[in-house]
Amino acid sequence: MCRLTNDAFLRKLELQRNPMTKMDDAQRQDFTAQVAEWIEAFDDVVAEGRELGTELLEALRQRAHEAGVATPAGVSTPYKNTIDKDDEVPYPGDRAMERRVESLIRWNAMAMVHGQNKKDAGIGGHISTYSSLATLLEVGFNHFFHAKYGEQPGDFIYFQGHASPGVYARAYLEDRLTDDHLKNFRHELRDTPGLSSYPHPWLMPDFWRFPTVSMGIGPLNAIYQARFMKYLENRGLIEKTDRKVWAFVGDGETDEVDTLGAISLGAREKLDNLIFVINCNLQRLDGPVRGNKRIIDELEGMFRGAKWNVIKVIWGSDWDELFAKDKSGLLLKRMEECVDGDYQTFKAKDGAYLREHFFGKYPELLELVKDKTDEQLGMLHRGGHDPAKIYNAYKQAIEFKGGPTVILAKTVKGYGLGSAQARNATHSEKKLADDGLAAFVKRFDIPIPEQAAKDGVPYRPSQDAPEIQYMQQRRKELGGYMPSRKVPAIDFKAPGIEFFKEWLGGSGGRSVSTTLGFVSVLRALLKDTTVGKLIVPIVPDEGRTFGLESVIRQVGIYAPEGQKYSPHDADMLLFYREDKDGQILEEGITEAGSMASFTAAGTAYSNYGIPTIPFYMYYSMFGFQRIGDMAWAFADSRGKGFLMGGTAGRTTMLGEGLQHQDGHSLVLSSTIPTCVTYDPAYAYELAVVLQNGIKRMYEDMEDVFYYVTMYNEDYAMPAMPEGCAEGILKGLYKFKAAEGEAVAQLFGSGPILNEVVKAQEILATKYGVPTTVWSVPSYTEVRRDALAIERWNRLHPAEPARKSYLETVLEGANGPIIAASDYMKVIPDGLSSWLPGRLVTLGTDGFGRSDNREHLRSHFEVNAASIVGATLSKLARDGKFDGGKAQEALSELGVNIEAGDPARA
Ligand SMILES: Cc1ncc(C[n+]2csc(CCOP(=O)(O)OP(=O)(O)O)c2C)c(N)n1
Ligand SMILES: [Mg+2]
Repeated sequence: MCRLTNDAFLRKLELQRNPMTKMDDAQRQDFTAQVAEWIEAFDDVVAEGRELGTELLEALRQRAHEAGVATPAGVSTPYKNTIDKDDEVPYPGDRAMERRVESLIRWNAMAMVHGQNKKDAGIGGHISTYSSLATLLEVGFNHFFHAKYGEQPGDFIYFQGHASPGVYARAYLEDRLTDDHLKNFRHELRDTPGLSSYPHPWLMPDFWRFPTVSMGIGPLNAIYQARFMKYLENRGLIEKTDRKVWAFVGDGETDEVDTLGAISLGAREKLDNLIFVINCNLQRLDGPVRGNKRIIDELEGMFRGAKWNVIKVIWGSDWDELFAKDKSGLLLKRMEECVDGDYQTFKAKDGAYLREHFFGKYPELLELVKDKTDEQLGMLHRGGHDPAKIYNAYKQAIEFKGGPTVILAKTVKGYGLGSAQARNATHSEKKLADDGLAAFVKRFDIPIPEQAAKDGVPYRPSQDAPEIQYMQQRRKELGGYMPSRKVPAIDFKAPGIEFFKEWLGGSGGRSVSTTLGFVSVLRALLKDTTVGKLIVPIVPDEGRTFGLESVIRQVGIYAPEGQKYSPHDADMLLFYREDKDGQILEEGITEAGSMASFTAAGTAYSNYGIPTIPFYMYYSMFGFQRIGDMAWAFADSRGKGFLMGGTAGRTTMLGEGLQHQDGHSLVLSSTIPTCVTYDPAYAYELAVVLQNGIKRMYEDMEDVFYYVTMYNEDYAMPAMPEGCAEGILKGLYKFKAAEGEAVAQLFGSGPILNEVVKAQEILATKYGVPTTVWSVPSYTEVRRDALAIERWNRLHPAEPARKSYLETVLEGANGPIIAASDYMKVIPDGLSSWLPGRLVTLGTDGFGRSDNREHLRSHFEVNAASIVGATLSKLARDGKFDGGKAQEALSELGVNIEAGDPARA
């Protein structure tokens, strides 16, 4: 243990003394003597045991509180390793073997990126993130990362996305990837197997589990993954194990609000299965993360404040001896004088520079290193490159109980890359100059000819080489290779359509909303003896908005500590119930956190072998546009489940105005390839969609997920017309035929379908224009089908053309098509290429307003009057109706032709 002498310590205190304390010199001397006695007494206690020291301090702190003495919050500690040298256990591995393996991985990672950029300039890739992370990962791979726990899958690891070359290089040495893989790094569209740039389960479903490369997504998902793991344990769905969630995070990445925004959940829910390792290489892409400060101090403060167990791994073992020798306290003082910009410079320059500019400030420090050569000084390690320090940190992290741990590991970006080390441009370094490569091979002792080194040729010793045997043995003992993703066989039978009978029959004239319809389906599903336990309702504090009170009572809100208070409504039927095995994830106001829970639950089928079915209900406006990137990563993860966009529709969500009224989430959902979107008008449509969705995702194991809108307008739900189930799923079906031959077709969806039905009535009775009404629960699905058929036709010009569903179903349906919805016009417009000259679209382009539905629908021109007007107008343009009469009709209907365009208003 390095400890200052009592005198040196007192001198340090003297420097920091509080200027507000008024004392004359004699009083000061007395007081100093008193402090010296206290310190001596304290030292005696610590000598008996450091825990006793902690206890004594805590007692003093409490006493100070009682006496009204201010005590500093103290969230950061000196700039040195948290784990004292004396508390370290010896390294259990074969250091020489591990060093050898690590060198080979370093080489192959670099060779892969370098070689590829030589072949295909500009293809990209990163070498410096992994070079800083290598030892942090290797200690994990050799000693900590379990691939399984008994029958259960093992630890979950969120890798820094830009370190993927190193992860591939390890799998290559393990003989899991071939030379062809490496040759095809970032060449995914060739004949032989390719390697994706970053962790993408969509592209490499047997390898990667968690997409991380969009900064902030990995750490956020990791927190909620650890939480979901405890949720499954507490609900008895999986057995309790020692499994951990490890998240490797960049220090620059911590600037993302997503990275740190949810850390308080970790401590609140005592997630001792969660370990963050922050790779503090002090750099991001452009330059230093905190040039004028120290990122480690800042992060320590944040995590300590959030009550995480913080372990700093700043200095390597070679500094221990210097700290032990330094009784003046100047070494630590000097370190605390330097900012990260300095530390970056020290590593970008050499040992002589360090001697002059770091140690040189104080003669005592120069003296301290007088026996070391410049080269030795240049090689002094940072903690994150020292296996012994890392091992001890990881060991304490996995043994720590009662909360999450963060390891702040100081590293060097571009470690070992010679002139590319710790420079501002290091992040974007793709290749080294030929000389740099030759030097690298020499430094890391890679036995390949110079030319092969310059060409970046991978090198893999045979599988019986001792170092390879060693690494294989280590993985064998830890249960197998990682990363690896295997989807366990799932035995699941979806409820049949008969289960949903109640919702297919209509509401018997009662006015209800599709949201209410959904909640009653959810309640029924939760009660079902087979699927019930698998349902995971998720809400970001909008449960009441959607009428979930009864569900809260029925299955309870998950609260790992139970309900420690008696809720004020305890005597009511629907009281606010929290429970240790509660089923609802009530996340509070965090859509990003809720999406992370949705991701954990939506991928549990592959990660835990438990096909949980998440229903994430939220304000549709605060969905894709708020957490779009998380939704994209969810799809990449092959996530399943239902996103239920409540309070949907720009004119149906009344009163709330511009920031709340969603008329575009359907556009955003359509951008995600695996997202199946529905915009149901009636409860039976919703029921058919939910039944089919559960079946497709969990029985047929399709890697898709659903976005379904839910509205809050009450109206009578009709019974399902005979034979329309297939049409609902395909996205378009005839809802109400014309009396007589229709001269126009009316498309409607969501609650606007009711306006369309009204318009049909007015057109027929007032203007003698018969029309047919079609319900369009999914323009997105209709369009995707039409696009696929069109592509087939384009690629097979010699064969008879195929017909899309749209063309088939509209056969014989003549005249213009007027499409109205509560969403932007671009949604129906997606069908226009197959309906040449026929389609007129009404939609809710533009900012919302606070008003009631009647005024909103009139403003956005999606009410019955506007639909009638649009139909007559189009018929007039087509020469099928008198233009003057159409104009007259518009004013009769109350359509204000002088109003400003709502799309720009
Ligand atoms: C959301 C997002 N924004 C920007 C980027 C581009 N980007 C990739 S790596 C990087 C710097 C990463 O720095 P750091 O987190 O410190 O990781 P390091 O490479 O230093 O280990 C940036 C800005 C990204 N991947 N994701
Ligand atoms: Mg960094």
